[in-house]
Amino acid sequence: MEHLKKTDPAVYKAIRDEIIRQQNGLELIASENFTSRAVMEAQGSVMTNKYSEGYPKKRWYNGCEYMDVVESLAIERAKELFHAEYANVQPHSGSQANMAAYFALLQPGEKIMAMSLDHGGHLTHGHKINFSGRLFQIVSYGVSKETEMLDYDEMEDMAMRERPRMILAGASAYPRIIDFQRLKEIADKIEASFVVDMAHIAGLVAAGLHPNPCDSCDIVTTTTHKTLRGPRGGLILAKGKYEKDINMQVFPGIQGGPLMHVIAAKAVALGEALTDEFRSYQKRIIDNAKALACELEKQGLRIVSGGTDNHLMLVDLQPINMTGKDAANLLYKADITVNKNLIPFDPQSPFVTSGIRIGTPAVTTRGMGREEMVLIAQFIYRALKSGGEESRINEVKDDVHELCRKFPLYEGI
Ligand code: DSN
Repeated sequence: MEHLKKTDPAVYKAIRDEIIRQQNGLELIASENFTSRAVMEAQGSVMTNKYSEGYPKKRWYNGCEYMDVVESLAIERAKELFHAEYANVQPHSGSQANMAAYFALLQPGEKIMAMSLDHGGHLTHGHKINFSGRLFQIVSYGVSKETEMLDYDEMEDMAMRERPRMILAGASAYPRIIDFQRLKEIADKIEASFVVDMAHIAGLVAAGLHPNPCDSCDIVTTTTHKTLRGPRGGLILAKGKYEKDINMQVFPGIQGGPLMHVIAAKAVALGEALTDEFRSYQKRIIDNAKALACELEKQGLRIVSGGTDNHLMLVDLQPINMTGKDAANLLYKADITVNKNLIPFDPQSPFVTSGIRIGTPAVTTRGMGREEMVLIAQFIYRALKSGGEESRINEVKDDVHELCRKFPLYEGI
């Protein structure tokens, strides 16, 4: 970054500091990951300089021939990866992908049945201050109090009673497999559309380790930067019959010029996701999550729903009389990054919470495996039990740094 260093030392320093923070710390936020150098090179390229409103071969401005190359590559790779008839790689984010999907299928004021944020859903699944809750009627489902898992019979009852125009599945904090086929059957009974936001699990789906919603859904949305390990952005997949509607909703409906440098990086990441190496990486994410959940349980922590089938787990801190907010802050002092998270039926507010969410995509990218999960569980437990004593936290931090040194992230940077 020699140019940046000269022209803007303040920004240069912040980026260097962030590199060091990422190198030294244990990144356990379930929605985060580390892209490849190739993805970063594409994203940091001259593709950022070009306006290319429209779609490949149908642009408003001249000079888009190389934009067409990368966007077409991204589209074809996304379709191949997820066995989808149609892909739109332009949404700037998962939220915009969701907005375009809802607008393609619904009129404002129509009813959506979606997972409540309190039980693991996402802001764009109907929170009252989000566009989704402001523009549409929302009925929310949650998990069963007994199993802390989705109860499909209860969802069917709700669907028959409420008769939403759309059923939306997908979550930001749900550690179990979602039965898309069953939800499709429910949607068919009431002639509702069926949409899945697979942002968290897209990498697992790509690797065939989670049922693929593209088999049963009208529209599937995702981000590209979580388990999928691409650049920060959104993606829409759908049946071919929705092509015209979704294209219109994305541009000119809700966006202007696409971020072509991000689309180039999406193409690279989707290419990587088609490899055997990526499939075995996804398998290791799940193995690591299961191992970490099991070790945390051995340390006396309660795992919501008793375990995990995917890349994340929710830890209930009530048995150790701690809030999610305090736990996340304490862990961060030891350079372990997690986020506070509501657990189902949480007595605390979303700003405090009784839980933390932990995910393994980023540490798995670093090459960590089962052995390291045992150590990480011990670090977490020791930090949580330190009572905030500085010397004890620092001991954990030293151990975290030592472990991270064995799994370098940015060699040569
Ligand atoms: N903020 C993301 C997450 O952490 O799950 C969802 O968009």
